[in-house]
Amino acid sequence: MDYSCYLVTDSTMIPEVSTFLKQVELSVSGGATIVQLREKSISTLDFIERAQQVHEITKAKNIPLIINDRIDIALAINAEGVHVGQDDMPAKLARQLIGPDKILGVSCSNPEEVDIVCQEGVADYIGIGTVFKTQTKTDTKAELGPIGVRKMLQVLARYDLSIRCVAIGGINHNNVDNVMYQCQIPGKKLDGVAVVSCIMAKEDPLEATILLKNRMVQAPWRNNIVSKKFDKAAIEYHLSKTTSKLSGALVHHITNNVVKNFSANVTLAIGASPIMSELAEEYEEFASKVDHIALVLNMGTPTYLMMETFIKAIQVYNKYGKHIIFDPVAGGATSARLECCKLLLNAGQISVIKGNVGEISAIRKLTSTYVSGSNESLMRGVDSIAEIPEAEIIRIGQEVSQDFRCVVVITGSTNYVIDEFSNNVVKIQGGSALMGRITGSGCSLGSTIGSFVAARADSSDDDQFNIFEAVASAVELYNLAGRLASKECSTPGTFVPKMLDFLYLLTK
Ligand code: 3NM
Repeated sequence: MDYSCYLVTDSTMIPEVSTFLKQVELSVSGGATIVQLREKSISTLDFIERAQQVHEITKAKNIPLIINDRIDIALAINAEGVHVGQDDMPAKLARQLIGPDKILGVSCSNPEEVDIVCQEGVADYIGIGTVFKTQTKTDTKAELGPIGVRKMLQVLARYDLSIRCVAIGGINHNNVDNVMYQCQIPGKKLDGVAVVSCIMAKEDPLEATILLKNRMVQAPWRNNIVSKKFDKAAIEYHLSKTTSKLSGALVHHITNNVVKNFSANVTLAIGASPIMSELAEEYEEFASKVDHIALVLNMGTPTYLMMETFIKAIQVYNKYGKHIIFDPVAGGATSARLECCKLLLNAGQISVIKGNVGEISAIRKLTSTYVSGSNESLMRGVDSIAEIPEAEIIRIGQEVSQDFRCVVVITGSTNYVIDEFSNNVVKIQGGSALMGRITGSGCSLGSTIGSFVAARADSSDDDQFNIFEAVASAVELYNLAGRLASKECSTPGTFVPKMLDFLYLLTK
C-alpha cells in the first residue's frame, strides 16, 4: 500500500473549465496513490453513482478507493476501504461491518485518539489533522503544526504496530517538503500526505499532483545539515577557513529593539554585513538573490506584527534553502512567549536554535518526548536562573536538536553546541561575566553564528559545508573575544568597545 500521495475529493471546488471526474482522473494519471471519495451533501443514489465512476478510474490504475464515512456505500460498490472520523461509526464496529480485508482509516486530532486507535488495533492507517489552517474544512480542531504531529507519532511509535499514517490539513506544494521533513521522530515518520484543495481546485490537477510528489522529496540543501563527526582540530580549521569568507556574508536580522545597534556592530566587526529589515516585501529578493545569506530571528520585544513578519521570513528563507538561526529570547518567561516560539517553530524549518539554559528548557517543552511537570520555572525576565547539572543540560539540548532537527547552542559560563544528527556535543569555554552586564551579548552571538553559517553555506565550496562546525567555530570566536576583552578591563562600559575590537582583530 502506497499512502504517499493521498487525494481526498471535494466536489465543491472544481474549476469551471473542468468536471469532478476529470479532476480525479487527471490526478490519478499524475500519480495519486490512493483516493478517498468524500461527499458531505449528496443523496445516497448520487453517492453510489459517483463512487462507481471513481472506482472505474482507480481500478484502471490499480490504486485503492476509500469511501469517507459511508460504510454502506463502500460495501455496495465493493470499494477497497473506508475512512471514519471521530464522530462517525466507531472503528471497531466499522471493522466488523467491512470484514478483515478492507482498508480502514481513522481520523485523529490528538495523542489520546491515536492511543485509542492503537489499543483497538483495527485500523490500517490514521489521518493526522488538522496540520495547518485550511479553508476546505472549517469545523476542524486546533491546528497541530509539525510539533503536534510529532507528539502523535510518538504514540504510534510506542506501539509495535504496523499502523500507517498520513497528515492532512493545509498541505500544499509550498509546505509539503517541510511537512515530510519536520513530521518525523526516531523510528516513525509520515507515510504520506492527504490533500484536497491543492489538487481538486487546480486547473491542471495532473501537473499539481506531479509537482506535489516531486516536492515531497526532501529539499537537497537539507542534506548538508547532517554533518560529520566533530573533532577539536576542526574548530581551528573552520575558524581560519571561515574568517577569510566573512566579507561575503550577509546576515538579515529581524531582531529586538534593545540590541539592533550592537548586533549590527558585531556583524561589521567580524567583517560580515548586517541588514536589519522588517519589510516583508523585500525578503524574497534577499533570499533568492544573495548566495551567502542567513536569517537571524530574535524574539525579544515581540509584537503581533513581528510574529507575522517572522513567519513570512521563515517561509521565504525555507523556500530558497537559506539557513535560519532562531533566538527564543525569554522563551520560558511567560506562556504567551512559549506560544510565540511554537508558532514560529511550526512555521518552517530552523537550522540553529540558540539560547541560555532557561530558553532551551522552554523549547524542550514543545518536544514530542517532553513530560510536563519538570523544571517549570526557569526564567526570570530574560535571564536564565536555571541551575541544572551538565548531563541534564546536554540531554535537554539533545532532545531539542532531535525533535527540531537542528543544531542547538546553549549559552552560559560554558557553552554547549549540540547536534543529534551527527551525534556531536562540544563544550566551549564561556566569555566573561561582563557579558551578562551589557545588552545584546547573547543576541550578537546569534549574529556571529549567522555570519559564519552564511559565509560557509555554499554548495560550490570544495569542502562540504558543515553547519555544526560553522556554528561551533562562531561560538568559539565570540567567547574568545569576550575572554580577551575582559583581560583588559573590569567594567561593562569599557568592555563593549574592547569586545568589538577583539572580534575585529581575531577575524582580521
Ligand atoms: N480533514 P486541504 S482537514 C478533509 O483535520 C479534511 O481531519 C481534515 O483540505 C482533518 O488539503 C481536511 O484543502 C481538509 O487543506 C483538508
